[in-house]
Amino acid sequence: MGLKIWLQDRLVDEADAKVSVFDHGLLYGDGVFEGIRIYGGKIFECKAHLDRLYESAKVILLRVPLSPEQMAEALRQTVQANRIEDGYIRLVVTRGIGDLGIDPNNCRHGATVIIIASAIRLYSEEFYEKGMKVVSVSTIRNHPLSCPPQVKSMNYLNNIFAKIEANLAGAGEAIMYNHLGYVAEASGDNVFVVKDGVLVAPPVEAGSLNGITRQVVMRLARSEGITVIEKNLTRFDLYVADEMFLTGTAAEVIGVVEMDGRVIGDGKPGPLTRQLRKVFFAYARS
Ligand code: PXG
Repeated sequence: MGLKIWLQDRLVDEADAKVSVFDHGLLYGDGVFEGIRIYGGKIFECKAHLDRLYESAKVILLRVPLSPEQMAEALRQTVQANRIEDGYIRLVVTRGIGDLGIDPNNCRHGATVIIIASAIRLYSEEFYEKGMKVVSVSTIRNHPLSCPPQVKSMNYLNNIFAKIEANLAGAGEAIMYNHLGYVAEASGDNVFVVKDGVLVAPPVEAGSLNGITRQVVMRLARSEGITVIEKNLTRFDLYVADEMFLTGTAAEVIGVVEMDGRVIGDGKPGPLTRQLRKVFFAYARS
């Protein structure tokens, strides 16, 4: 038996969960989405994810047909219908069905809403123990005057370009810079470094998605008594960091131990990285 998928205004069988070939999400990548974790049957940081979704939709002038309350209820029903204890939700809102022209005004039927709740493929414990290798890539993060990086849009080709560069280099993630040369983020994760005991993250304005995991990690770090600052970082700052880690819905908190051939710290996930991973793990599952 397949999954139950939320499509538009109700749950349908996976086999019936189909969208039109004229949907502008497919034709133009015109839409927004969220990736949300489910821990112990509960939706992680539901409000923060919905706030981000509705902000992304507002920026692209997309009217979401459900209110945030209705959307939260749809998420809960989809999780329950599939009896997911620990898993992942993909929430997608596209511009809907239009014609073969780019103009969103021709999508007269309104947005398409899709919610998929399913199992999540996790990294192995060994990967977290050993840490990840990353590389700087030549693909820059979206310019602030293009589709803003804070919009979690269905247009991920720029990030996919970066991911391909990382794959070709045999690295786990791509470090992306902005048009000014400052560190923005990884292709699907936010970046943090530790220098002299201080936790440092590039500001969102440097060109990153305002990651929910990032926000939670900063909050948890402060409550652990760790000083957290946001400032622009250069490639130099990453090379000479005492520790580096990435945060994201899928990876949670994962240490980086090598970047562009430079060993970070002592080549193992550092003490603050391990502490924050532990604290995040406990918080998410509490
Ligand atoms: N930056 C970008 C560009 C992202 O796409 C993050 C940062 C981290 O944000 P959150 O809110 O997740 O802490 C993301 C999120 C996947 C996958 O399957 C990727 C994301 C989320 C969920 C799944 O690779 N990226």
